[in-house]
Amino acid sequence: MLAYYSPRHLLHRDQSEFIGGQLRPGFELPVRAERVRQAYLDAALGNCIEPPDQGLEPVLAVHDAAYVDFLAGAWSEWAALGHRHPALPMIWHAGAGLPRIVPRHIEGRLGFYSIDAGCAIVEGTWPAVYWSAQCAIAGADALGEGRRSAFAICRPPGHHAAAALMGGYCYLNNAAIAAERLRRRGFARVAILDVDYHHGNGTQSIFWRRGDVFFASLHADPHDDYPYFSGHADECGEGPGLGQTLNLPLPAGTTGAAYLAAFDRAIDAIAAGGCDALVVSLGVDTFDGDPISKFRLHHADYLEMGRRMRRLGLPALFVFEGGYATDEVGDNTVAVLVGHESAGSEKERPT
Ligand code: Q9C
Ligand code: ZN
Repeated sequence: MLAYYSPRHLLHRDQSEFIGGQLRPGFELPVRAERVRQAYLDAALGNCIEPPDQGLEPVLAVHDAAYVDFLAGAWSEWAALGHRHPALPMIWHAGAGLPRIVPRHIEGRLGFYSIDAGCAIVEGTWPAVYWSAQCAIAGADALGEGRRSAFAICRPPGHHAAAALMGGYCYLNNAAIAAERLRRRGFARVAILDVDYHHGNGTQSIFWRRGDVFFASLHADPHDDYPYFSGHADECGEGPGLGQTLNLPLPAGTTGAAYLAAFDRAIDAIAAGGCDALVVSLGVDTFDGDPISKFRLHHADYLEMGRRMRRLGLPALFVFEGGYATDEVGDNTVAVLVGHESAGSEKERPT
């Protein structure tokens, strides 16, 4: 397999976030992607290269142009006010029925384009975000060129970002950009399997009314955990997308065995759906030792997840998402890839 990584992610650093009402150093640290890259190289799964620059067109196939302009210019507008600390929104457009008029002031636009205060913007955020998306685009292109699997070491992550909203450490939705890229490169039906601990609310919203992208997610029950307002089992999509969203919320304390049982339901649904490519939103914040999460998966469970994904026999793009136990994030993430690469699917086995 081929992996894509850009050192520009290192520019996105020193972000603060509100945790339990206190402004603290964020959990979404540069070391995460460094550990993942090192674990990938240690596992000798293949080469790790920098993605080519495909520009903004594949990003704008998913995201609102004014939102992308906002992301690209937010730091300079913030710095022009004299600030040297990270930009954070502190007012949101939460009022039901209010018209959505884009404010001029950067403070207003930070709130207009976000769901929470989890997305600090620093000087290097935009180049990091841009190249994170380019990693996902390059991964999709690798499948388009006939590779069986690819790995996008995206940082910052993406699955909480909607077409015109940032949130939960996510700015551009890397997995959604990749899925749309696959569609436009001729894959007729794409499945997105989101195994991050948190519901992929951004990805769900992007494909909510789409009949050509199936979205399945296993995550913490939104009654009890972030992002709280989506991810319930009865959210199934609408219009042409009705039945194309599958949410499998799980309780705090979920172990590997219970997780894998629910995981099989997602795999079965994807297998029944006639998809021709798979995008995995690969977060490993389901790990027992994760500092912000409440599932109890272990290293062996990640290997098993990868093996079971391979049963689908689909070209697979793995897109790195969450996972905050910095000492284990690399090995757990790469265990999914190792499981996938070592297993043979029924379809691929000669008869
Ligand atoms: N008490 C991803 O994993 N804050 N984002 C949680 C915990 C937001 C996680 C607060 C977590 C976002 C990509
Ligand atoms: Zn997460």
